[in-house]
Amino acid sequence: MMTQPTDAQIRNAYALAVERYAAFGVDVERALATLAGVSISLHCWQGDDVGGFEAPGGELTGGIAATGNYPGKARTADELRRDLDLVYSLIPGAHRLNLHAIYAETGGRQVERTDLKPEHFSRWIDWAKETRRGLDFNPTLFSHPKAASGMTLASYDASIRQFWVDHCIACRRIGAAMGKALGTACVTNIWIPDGYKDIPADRATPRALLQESLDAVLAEKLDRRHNLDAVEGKLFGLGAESYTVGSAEFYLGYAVANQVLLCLDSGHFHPTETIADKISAVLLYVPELLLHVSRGVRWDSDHVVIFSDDLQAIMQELVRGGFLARTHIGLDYFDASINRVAAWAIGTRAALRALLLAMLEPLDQLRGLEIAGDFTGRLALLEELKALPWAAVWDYHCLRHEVPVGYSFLGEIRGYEKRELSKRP
Ligand code: RNT
Ligand code: ZN
Repeated sequence: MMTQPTDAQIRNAYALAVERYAAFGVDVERALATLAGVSISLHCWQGDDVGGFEAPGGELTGGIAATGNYPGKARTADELRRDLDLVYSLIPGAHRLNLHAIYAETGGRQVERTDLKPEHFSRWIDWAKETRRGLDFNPTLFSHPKAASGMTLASYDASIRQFWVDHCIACRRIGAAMGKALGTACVTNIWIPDGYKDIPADRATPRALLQESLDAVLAEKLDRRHNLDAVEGKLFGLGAESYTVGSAEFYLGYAVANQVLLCLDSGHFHPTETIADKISAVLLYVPELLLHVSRGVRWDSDHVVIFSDDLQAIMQELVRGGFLARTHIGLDYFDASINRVAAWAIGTRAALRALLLAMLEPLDQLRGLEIAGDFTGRLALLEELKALPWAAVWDYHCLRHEVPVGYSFLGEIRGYEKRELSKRP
């Protein structure tokens, strides 16, 4: 096992890094203060492969899939919270939790999704209060008999549509209750799986039905200090390869027309598209954005987020454009083939590191070069920045926030795996 750097080494490396950045006119302390204020919404569903606690052993539907059978998946909300407590202790900053409706705690009773109430999330809310976390929320329009046809809010069957409208209405109220209780607005995000495996004869009618359903869902005015509505489109799902009712254009139009948040998921576009390029365009027309930071490998595979070019580009856009205040950053991936707690920690750390790197850019200089038409200088500087000692800044940030520095976070997870995760059959 490698030895850890001492605190003195971390501080020395940081002091040198501060000087190197100062030479570029970058104020590192200011960047760290900004970074400390960013709250990322961790997705609860990484901890149990999008299972939830409604019907143990229930099948995951909706055209999404978690592959792998690494041991240690959370089986109860208490286990999931314990896992999350560990994850948060390994990550600098104060971060949020993103819940799905299927994570309700109904005390063993079966409660239909249309009847879910804030009380079914009271233990989550209490935990969030104690740990001072914000909560975000999602109605669950999959893994349910009434979603078996593959259609929910866009179904031709009016009773199916009504069921899901009622579920979404219940969820917005739960979101508002969470936001009110915690003093920070809950983003309630609607994603539906609706689509067709094969070529449709009518692409128009389901979209008109979806529009009508969403209007019914959003009819009730809720206090924006408590609940913010978001809608998430998609390109295709497993078993719905030919047609997705809620496409990118559908939701862009819907969000603009209704001034709700648009959710951009990095896995939901053609593979050569990046959501990095969409942020500045969309924010001209919608009030705020929700990001589902994910990583698709060949398809919308929801791999663990890593420090990729794509991730860096997304975070650069948020920082360069001054968009952080209008963007809610959430993660969305589910890998069941590795330690699930590590998957959360690795992805969240990657997101924060990419944010830090973006915050350390000498933006005035870069823009100056660009405006002057000096694209040679712009390219050279951008390349140079990649190798500046930003990792020393990150280590110091972790030290200051009293979380493990460097690779040592994995040691904590391995200990937890031995103590706790390995005991879960
Ligand atoms: C599916 C969407 C959606 C889900 C979660 C579980 O493709 O990305 O956001 O991943 O709601
Ligand atoms: Zn998503």
